[in-house]
Amino acid sequence: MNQYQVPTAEKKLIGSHILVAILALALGSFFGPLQAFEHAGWDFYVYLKPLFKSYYQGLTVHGVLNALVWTTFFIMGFLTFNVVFGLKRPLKNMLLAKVGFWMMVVGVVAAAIPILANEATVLFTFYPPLKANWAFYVGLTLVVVGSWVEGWGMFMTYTAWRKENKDERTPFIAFASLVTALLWQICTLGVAVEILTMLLPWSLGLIDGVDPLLARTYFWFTGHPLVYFWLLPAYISWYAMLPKQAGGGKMFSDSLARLSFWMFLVLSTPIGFHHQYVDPGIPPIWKFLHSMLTFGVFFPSMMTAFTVVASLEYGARKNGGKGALAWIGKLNWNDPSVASQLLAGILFFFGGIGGLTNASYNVNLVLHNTAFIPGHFHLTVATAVTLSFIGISYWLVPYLTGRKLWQPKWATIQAWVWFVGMIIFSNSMHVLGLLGAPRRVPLNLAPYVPEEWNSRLFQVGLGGAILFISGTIYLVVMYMTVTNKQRVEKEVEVPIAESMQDPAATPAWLDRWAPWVYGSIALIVVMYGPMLFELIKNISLTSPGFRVW
Ligand code: HAS
Ligand code: CU
Repeated sequence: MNQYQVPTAEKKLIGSHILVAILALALGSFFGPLQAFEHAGWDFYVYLKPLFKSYYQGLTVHGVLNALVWTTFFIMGFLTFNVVFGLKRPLKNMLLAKVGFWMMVVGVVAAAIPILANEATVLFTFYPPLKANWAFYVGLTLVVVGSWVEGWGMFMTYTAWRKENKDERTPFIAFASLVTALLWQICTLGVAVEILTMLLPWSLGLIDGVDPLLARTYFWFTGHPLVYFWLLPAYISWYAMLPKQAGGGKMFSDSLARLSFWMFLVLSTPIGFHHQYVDPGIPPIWKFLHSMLTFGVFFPSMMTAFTVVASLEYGARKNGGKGALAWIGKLNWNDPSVASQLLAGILFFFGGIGGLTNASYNVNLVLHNTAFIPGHFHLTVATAVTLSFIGISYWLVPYLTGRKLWQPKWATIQAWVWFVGMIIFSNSMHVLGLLGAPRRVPLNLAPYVPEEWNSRLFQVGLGGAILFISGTIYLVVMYMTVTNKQRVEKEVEVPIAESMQDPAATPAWLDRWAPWVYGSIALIVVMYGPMLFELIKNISLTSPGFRVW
């Protein structure tokens, strides 16, 4: 095998990201089942009372560690890997990458302290007027700025490569990772402005009040594209790695894959109002425009579904797969990395349908703030993304450490257990939402729970228990792998699926940055500019902080 060798320093850096990510997942996931058990009437929080004061404190730990820390660290590690391996060159500036990484680590610690001290029980959306301790906001800022710094390092590496390779198409995994890193740089401006101009000075007592509507608008400027920042690394793996792993598949269309990443860059940010359909103070026309663009961002995912399934099918048919669907059996289901990602993809079809349902203004009025929404995002971020990252780690961790994956059979079982647990959990959450059960409420204590919810609430607990088992198996497999005495015999092959179409045949406009970057900035200015201008002009820093926990 003659593949590019990622230098040891880069391997260490990437591995450190994955380590922090998995530690965050371990602690954060512990609280997931606790919320689910609470819904089913088994309140374990009482036993944790000395440590955790409330359901909401646990929910904050769960949301922040799983949705923000696990994802961001895994993603920055994986994107760095893709840039280095894809461009076949070390990072241009290792010091910058290390500075970024350590800023993120310090940020997580700074945010964790007030959360654990019950001084920042504000959930992962930290909506004001809920007011956290200032260290929480400083911590989040450091995580974001650290990830920017790492992104700059990736762009510098790309620029150095481009100088030496003027007319070549950027290798796909590097290209797609750079687009993802750029999307992140643009969209995080929202929370950066929110925290630095309002929440931080307010928590430090420099200003008395805050403007909740403006803060929510800034938040969702970042909050929606955040979900694509989570998703796109999984897409990189589905497009460019999974077809190869699943059995000799090839990437169906290099051009289509690149086009979908550009569409995500352009369309991800200017649609945040679909989280604010019920917010007063934003005129319906803006909600309408953002909903239309939300239907627009549905397309690159549909393109992805088509391209990835076609790529998988190509390999499966070459291996003797037949029939309309029977070829699926020919995919390499015994490989835990493949099984995890295929199962993640299957559930994402349903997550996607739920997304479209949420995006429809009139239906959203029924679903908003109900259990339907956590049902939706456990199919998306907690399965499409998380189970795919788990799948990636099944080859990436052996690659980075040189240690054999411990008991691949158990890793495969882990993926199936997650799949089953999530179907039970998320289906019951969706149905509960339709029946009117609110999200973010300890339903066990609610006095209004009707009889008809009970069987579903039980299923939430059951799903949570199964997911807990799956999470535990994952942690055991990872721990046993990194401490495994058995080393890999030869270097682990990085799975890269060739493209059916010669990448050189991809039109040059799909590898040119300027039009797409200017286009996305222009669309953001048109879609957010007037409303932000209005809100800032009429800013009303009148709301005091609340501590309701
Ligand atoms: Fe969403 C709320 C709309 C996708 C996450 N979303 C949320 C929240 C989160 C979240 C965390 O319009 C809650 C935030 C909060 O706390 O309040 N969402 C959408 C739409 C999409 C969508 C239109 N969401 C995601 C993804 C997420 C995510 C991805 C995380 C990663 N979402 C909404 C709306 C709300 C919302 C409203 C606000 C609700 C409210 O009222 O609060 C779309 O982008 C989805 C497109 C997806 C598809 C599916 C394509 C299928 C593929 C599978 C390929 C198959 C394979 C397997 C690989 C079109 C690509 C093949 C296997 C074989 C065996 C062959
Ligand atoms: Cu959204």
